[in-house]
Amino acid sequence: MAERCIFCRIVAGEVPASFLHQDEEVIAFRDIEPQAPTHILVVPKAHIPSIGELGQSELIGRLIQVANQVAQKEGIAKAGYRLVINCGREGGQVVPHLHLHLLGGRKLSGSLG
Ligand code: DGP
Repeated sequence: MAERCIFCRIVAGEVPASFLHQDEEVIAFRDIEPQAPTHILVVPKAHIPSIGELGQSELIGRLIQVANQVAQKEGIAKAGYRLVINCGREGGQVVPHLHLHLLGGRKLSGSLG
């Protein structure tokens, strides 16, 4: 059997993470290499390699909904935050399992790259 990716291992409970949300479809946990005071990953439980491979799905709406809820819980919703999805090598994606970055807690740079 192919080795599972790190996020599948977190979903399976094999690798610890600091969870902020868990439901049947989606989990959210703190990024191990935070780029901002609040840096949370919102991740589908299903192994979808990237946003480019999502196809027709309501999942992206669910991921954004969870990110918004977690932003509220973290107390950053009013000040504002950024949601980022990297796709593929040149898009800066390192972990090949779809995830959404929720970043906030400081004034983020205006640059998109
Ligand atoms: P990306 O470049 O979009 O694929 O971002 C992957 C993020 O995943 C990166 O910010 C670091 C984070 N990350 C990688 N491995 C782990 C891990 O084992 N635990 C947690 N919490 N985060 C991880």
